[in-house]
Amino acid sequence: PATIYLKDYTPPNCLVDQVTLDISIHAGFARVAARLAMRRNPVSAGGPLKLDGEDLQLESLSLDGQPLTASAWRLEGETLVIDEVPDAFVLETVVRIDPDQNTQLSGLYRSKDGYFTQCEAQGFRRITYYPDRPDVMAKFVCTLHADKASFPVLLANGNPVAQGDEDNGRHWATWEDPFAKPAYLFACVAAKLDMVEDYYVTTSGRRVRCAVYVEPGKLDQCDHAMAAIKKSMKWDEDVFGLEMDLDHYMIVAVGDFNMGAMENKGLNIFNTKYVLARPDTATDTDYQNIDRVVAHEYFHNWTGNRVTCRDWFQLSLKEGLTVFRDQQFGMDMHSAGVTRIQEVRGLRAAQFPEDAGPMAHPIRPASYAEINNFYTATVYEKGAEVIRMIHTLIGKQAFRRGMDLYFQRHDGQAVTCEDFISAMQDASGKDLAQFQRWYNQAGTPKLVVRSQFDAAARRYTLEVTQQFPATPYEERMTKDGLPQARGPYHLPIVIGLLDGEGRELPLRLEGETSPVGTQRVLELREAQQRFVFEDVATEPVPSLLRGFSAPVLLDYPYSTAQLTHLMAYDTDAVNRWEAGQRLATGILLEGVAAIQAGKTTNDWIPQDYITALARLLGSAFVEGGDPALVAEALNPPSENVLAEQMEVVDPDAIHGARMTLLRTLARELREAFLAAYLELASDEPYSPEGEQAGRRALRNACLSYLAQLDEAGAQALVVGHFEQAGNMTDTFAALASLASLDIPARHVALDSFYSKWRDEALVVDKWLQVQALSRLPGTTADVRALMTHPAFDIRNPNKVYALVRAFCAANPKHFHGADGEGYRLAADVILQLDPMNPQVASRIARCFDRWRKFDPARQALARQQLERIRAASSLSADVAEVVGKALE
Ligand code: B3K
Ligand code: ZN
Repeated sequence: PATIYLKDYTPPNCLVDQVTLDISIHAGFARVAARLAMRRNPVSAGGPLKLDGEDLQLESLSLDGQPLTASAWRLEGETLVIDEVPDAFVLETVVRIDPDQNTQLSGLYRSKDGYFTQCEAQGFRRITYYPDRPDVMAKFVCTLHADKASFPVLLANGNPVAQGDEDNGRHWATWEDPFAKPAYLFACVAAKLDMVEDYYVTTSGRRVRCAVYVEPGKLDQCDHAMAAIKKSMKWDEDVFGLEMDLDHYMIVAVGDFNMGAMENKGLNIFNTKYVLARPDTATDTDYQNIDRVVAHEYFHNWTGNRVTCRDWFQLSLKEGLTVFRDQQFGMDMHSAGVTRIQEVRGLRAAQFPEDAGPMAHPIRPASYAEINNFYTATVYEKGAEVIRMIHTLIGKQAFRRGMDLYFQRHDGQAVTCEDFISAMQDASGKDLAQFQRWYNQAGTPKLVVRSQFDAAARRYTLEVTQQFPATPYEERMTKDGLPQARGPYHLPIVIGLLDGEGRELPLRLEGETSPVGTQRVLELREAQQRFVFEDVATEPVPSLLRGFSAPVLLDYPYSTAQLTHLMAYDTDAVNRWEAGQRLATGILLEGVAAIQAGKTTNDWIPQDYITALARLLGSAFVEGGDPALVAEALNPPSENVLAEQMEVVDPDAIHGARMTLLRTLARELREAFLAAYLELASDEPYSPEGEQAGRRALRNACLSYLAQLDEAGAQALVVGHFEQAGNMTDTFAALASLASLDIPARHVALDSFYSKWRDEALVVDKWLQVQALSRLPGTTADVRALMTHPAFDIRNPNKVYALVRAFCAANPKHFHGADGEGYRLAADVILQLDPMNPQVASRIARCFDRWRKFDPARQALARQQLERIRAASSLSADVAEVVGKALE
């Protein structure tokens, strides 16, 4: 596939002022008539008019009311080119499309209950000919026509202006969006849906109708999403002074959707997964995810829609910023510490490996082959970390002033990441020139920190060295003649120092006359930099990178005693958790080495660690204890995260070590886990919120430890938990444990779960997922068998994600099985799926990212499958880019 470069950006030749669309949906086809009021762009260099198109059948074409003669236009590939156009003109096209056959789920497509759209990044060109780029912003009016009985609901962006009936049982509706927008934010829906509505009154008194549309019969699963909309609207007013700007805010849920959701202006389209929830169908985590995704899409209305991206290289401008905003919302709505811990865990599980693999890219890549491959953990999650660092460096108030300035300068515009940084810089007075390296350099930097204590001088020194090893990204850029300058990052290191009693020391840096608080933001700018603290009586334990203040790897030679100290006393929740993770990582890597050396004992697990975990568990029950946080701390790093720590990954030894640790803890702390399990039982009516969810998380964590005991009593406890569960959180926790137990109860539970929920698609996804994640031998064959089960449908992304991606991305023992069957399964799915839905196929292909980190035998097996994929005829650009880079 051809590579597209940021450096080649040029402004569009022609702009669009007004789009009038008329979309008529029929069985087997749709006809789209588009009227584009256009003019030449005064700042462009000129040239022919080029309109993007994909899978369109052109039926007519006219300019200013005159049909265009054959010599006046041509198709270059699928691009419609018109050499001569006046300064201002009206272009009219009629095209025929086939939404029923649109298995890519990009553009206008059929799903069970009707027709839906997905236009980001480049789906609008699959609806009509158009300059399909985000810096072309136009006002849209859209009329839809469809059969009234089959598709009673007709929606598009903005406000409804007219509707009526037509012959043959059809009807129509016209919607008008008062805001100019890029085509990627266009949406329309023609479907049979139920609707619930409510109102939100903004600070300035605008009465906004909020509506949630779902599959008929699912109105009892909408309350949480509706509440989340109103919470988000309030939060954005309170925190950023940003109000909803339309009279209608609609969310439509659809079961076939490539991603999580889409922020189309006034008409968000959501994967059902992030809308539907009822206590018996959704887990606490599902409820929280709904909050976050609803907030995310709503927040895009300002960060993305009112101010959008100039080009797709700037994707993190809207995504990093909006993820940061939904993270802050999450921290305000739920436990701040637990929320942040989960984000750090996610970043390490997905973004760090991405940044260390063949697809490594900066949050603003300088080139890509397929933009859909760049909706990544880097652009989203690392992008959010970069915004968070600005927030930390300049402070909350200056950040708010920066946001105000950004909107003041750029409302209604399509801008770049530099524009955002400039607003932050101008509002804060902080020089952010060096900070911009975060936008241009790939890879996770490493901070090597060493400390020195001078007792006589009462001085404590931290010496920080930055390392930023080159990635395949830079090599590729250099090959392309675009060598990327590299240099040290500007980043905040938030720290505190603890004394031997666990108290926080007042901090006075060299050159200061008196201490300023007990927590400081150290600004790192140099490749090597030292920070000197005065008046330090005894050697402290440093709490470094509090709140995970920068997305880096931290190398500090913590002793076991220091980590145990931080685990017990650090005031920073993230670092208390982090200390436990470091401790567990060290132990598990010892365990891996022991297993590799042929040992079958568990003497690499220190008694001190077991004691520390016992204390930790106990801390949940004292005054002020936080069960949710304890649940997080009881969960050691995942097998994939441990794999990143190894030179050559040994998935069997990692799995063995981690299981041995869990089983040993279960045996040693059996009584404590059981007591906690019993103590945390509750008969309160279910609520997905706050304390109750935290207690459930800890209770289920205890259960999953107890499930490791090879004892009938413990297994009966899990079965009882499954049978008596009063909500999906508990049901799912028990089922997930049972799925890895080779006992008859496993099959009984899986069968009863399926027969109860076979008609509830999202619950069936959970059923597929727990089986894909099973530790039992034979799981790979089970996953293959499940692909032919009636519950599975390869055309439905949620099913593929639940079964195949869960297996490939989160069951490393089996995916990396030494027989190569896991790799073969993944490749089979990719090859089968690619012609239907390249975006989803490409996401599965990303599971091969780390193949070079494995032993030669596994590498050979993975390479064989990667080459098999690459050799397929007419591979999509999506999969070709991922597989090509993996093999580079
Ligand atoms: N902006 C959309 C993602 C669109 C993905 C296109 N392949 C969802 C979001 O980030 O809110
Ligand atoms: Zn987004």
